[in-house]
Amino acid sequence: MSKTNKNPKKGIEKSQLKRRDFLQKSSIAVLSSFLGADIIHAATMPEGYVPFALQADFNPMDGKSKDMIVRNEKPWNVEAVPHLLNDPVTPFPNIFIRNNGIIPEDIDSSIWTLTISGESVKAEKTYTLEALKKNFKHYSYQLVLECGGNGRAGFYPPASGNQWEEGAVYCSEWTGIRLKDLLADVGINSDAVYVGYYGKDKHLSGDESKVVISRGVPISKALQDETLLAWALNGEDIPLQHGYPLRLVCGGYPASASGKWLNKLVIRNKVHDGEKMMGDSYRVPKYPVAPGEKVPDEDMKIIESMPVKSLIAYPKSGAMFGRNKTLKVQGHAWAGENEVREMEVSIDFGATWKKCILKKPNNRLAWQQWSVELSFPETGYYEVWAKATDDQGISQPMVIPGWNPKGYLNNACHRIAVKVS
Ligand SMILES: Nc1nc2c(c(=O)[nH]1)N[C@H]1C(S)=C(S)[C@@H](COP(=O)(O)O)O[C@H]1N2
Ligand SMILES: [Mo]
Repeated sequence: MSKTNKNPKKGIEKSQLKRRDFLQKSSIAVLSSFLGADIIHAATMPEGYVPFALQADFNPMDGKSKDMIVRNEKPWNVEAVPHLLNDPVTPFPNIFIRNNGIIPEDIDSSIWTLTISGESVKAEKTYTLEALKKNFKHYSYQLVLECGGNGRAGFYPPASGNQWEEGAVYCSEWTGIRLKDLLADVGINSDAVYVGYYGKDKHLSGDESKVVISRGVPISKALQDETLLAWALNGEDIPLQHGYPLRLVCGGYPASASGKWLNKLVIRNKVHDGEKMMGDSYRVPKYPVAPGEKVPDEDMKIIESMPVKSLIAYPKSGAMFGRNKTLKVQGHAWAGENEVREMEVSIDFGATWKKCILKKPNNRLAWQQWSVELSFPETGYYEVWAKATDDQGISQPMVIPGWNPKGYLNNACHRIAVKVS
């Protein structure tokens, strides 16, 4: 079975998205309606130009919400806006997409295999996807995946990379087997320190010998109950953009640790040194540095647990609202490997804070729902600021936290504007 994605709303068949059609009758408006989103730079596109997203047989915007923001066309990177993230379990149309390379095509899940090798396995072993499903116990968890660079747009001097604002995060339900159950079956040596992944995506250069990304997690994280080898997202086959047919899922870590289109794991006796494990990639200075400062390589460390953070998912920023009413504000809070203990909001720029109702997570590493009823003393312009505090007593900063070369870990308070009349 090869994976096809049909746009449920418009019923657009894949064949209709073929390049030839567009070359014959394309206008930017037609392209936009097929894509379901505005095409950036549309005004400057030469006539007959076919955006990257439409060149392949597969349209990565298929089924995605129209409000998603395209951050990059090659590789294909798309971000959600806060109000799309209102659900406790993020539905597929509202999940951001982050690719470092080219999404693989023509995947046949019936012949998909996963190979486990590396210095710290007793012997290399290969499993079919079918065998993984058949021979191990299944588990489902809601897991937060946040790009390490979510919020990068806030840093100054700017850091290169996708200029994510708030929406490169989601919490969906993943189903699969525990990585620890598989590793027990494979047999790993006591010197194992790291698990690295490889996926089937292709390098942007087209060079088949180049690896797009090969990151991973320390063995202690790999052995946690919630670390999954998953084949389902929200109860259905993982959509192609998100790693079909098999994905490593490590909630609470930068989402780059969760390898999509997974076909190989390496159990290492040292920290994995795959593509994007070194240099400035997913690493931050070990100590605070001045904005723009050059940081020696040996002073950089790999990002592990993501920091405490929260999001206002309702209302949208810019909401207008009557003075004598109460406004229910709600969203989510998460804290990497930790739990969120307290949630507060401020309508006076942090001078005073009001406690919110905060739910327990559905399971460890899921985000937590919060809500609060607000009333406003006068008419006028307000900002609602949201601040989470984790179970270690660490809160979100009000302003952009420590600058780092690639603009990771911006967990500053999320703010929305509210006009009270
Ligand atoms: N094989 C593979 N896995 C990958 C990536 C990739 O480019 N290739 N990108 C990583 C990064 S940087 C992020 S933020 C997440 C994005 O997951 P999503 O597309 O499901 O939102 O996937 C991670 N896993
Ligand atoms: Mo990422």
